[in-house]
Amino acid sequence: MSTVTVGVVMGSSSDWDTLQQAVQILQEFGIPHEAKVVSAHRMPDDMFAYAEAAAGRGLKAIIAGAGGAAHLPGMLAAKTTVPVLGVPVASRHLQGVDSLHSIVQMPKGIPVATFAIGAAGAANAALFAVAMLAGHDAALRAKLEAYRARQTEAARAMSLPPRD
Ligand code: RP5
Repeated sequence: MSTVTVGVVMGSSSDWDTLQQAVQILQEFGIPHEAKVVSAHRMPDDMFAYAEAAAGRGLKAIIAGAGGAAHLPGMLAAKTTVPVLGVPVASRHLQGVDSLHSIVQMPKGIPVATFAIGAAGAANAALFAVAMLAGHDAALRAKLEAYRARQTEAARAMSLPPRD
């Protein structure tokens, strides 16, 4: 059994639609990972235990997604030096602007790398984790470069509808 390298945690199962975008990327790149609900306000003791154990378990990054008053990424970061990548989940009333502000506005001293609201942010958080890991893994770097090259080719192949 391989050691989990990246943890993906979220405040609720309702965040899964968004955070599964991160998990898909980690799967695609063959990164050993786990995904679980760790709610900051409903499971504070579990949240602290997760953060406190992270480095010892060998986690190299934690992708944390939450919506609304999204304190999960910041509170995890407060309890571990493992890099925390925060994903703002789109909320019902404020469309995730509340989540974004909650995650991005960390006071000086405890950083959380913050990504875009929603699916793009979740996917990019995973790609960022891949890039971090690729710094020590030439095969992974080659995979990431191939992934980028495919996007380049797809963009070059784009065409626009004919105009009069
Ligand atoms: C946050 O509250 C979660 O991250 C989720 O985005 C939001 C709503 O949670 P549920 O009411 O759907 O469980 O803690």
